[in-house]
Amino acid sequence: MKLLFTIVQDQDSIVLQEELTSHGFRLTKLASTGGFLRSGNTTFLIGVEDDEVEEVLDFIEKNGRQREMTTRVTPGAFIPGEAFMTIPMEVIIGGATVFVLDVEEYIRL
Ligand code: 2BA
Repeated sequence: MKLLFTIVQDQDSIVLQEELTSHGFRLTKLASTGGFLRSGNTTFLIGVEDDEVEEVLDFIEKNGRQREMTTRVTPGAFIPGEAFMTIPMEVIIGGATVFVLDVEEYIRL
């Protein structure tokens, strides 16, 4: 069995959740925050049999869209008189980030 630790953008989470649950997959949805942008995203914990991993990855890929976002970062180097200035930076947020973990034991009581 595998645990798909899946981080998606909030905008994609409702459709993905609906798709997975309607196909019989069990999941847990967590409200999370990206370390870089410090804005909200959604993390799904999806426990699946080994032979279901590809099917779930297909649903994730189909529902996650890459988006470009402008954020503001503080320059690393100190610029006299401009210490508190920030500069714009474009980032492409991926459709999804997925960690596939082996599950040692799955217990439902
Ligand atoms: P955030 O950390 O808020 O990152 C959002 C996007 O900002 C990233 O998209 C990437 O394009 C950019 N980014 C992140 N760290 C960066 C850095 N140090 N320098 C330049 N650009 C940077 P994604 O890579 O698609 O990641 C989307 C979200 O997935 C992340 O939100 C984070 O919550 C999660 N994530 C991605 N990689 C991860 C990892 N290795 N471990 C844990 N969580 C991860």
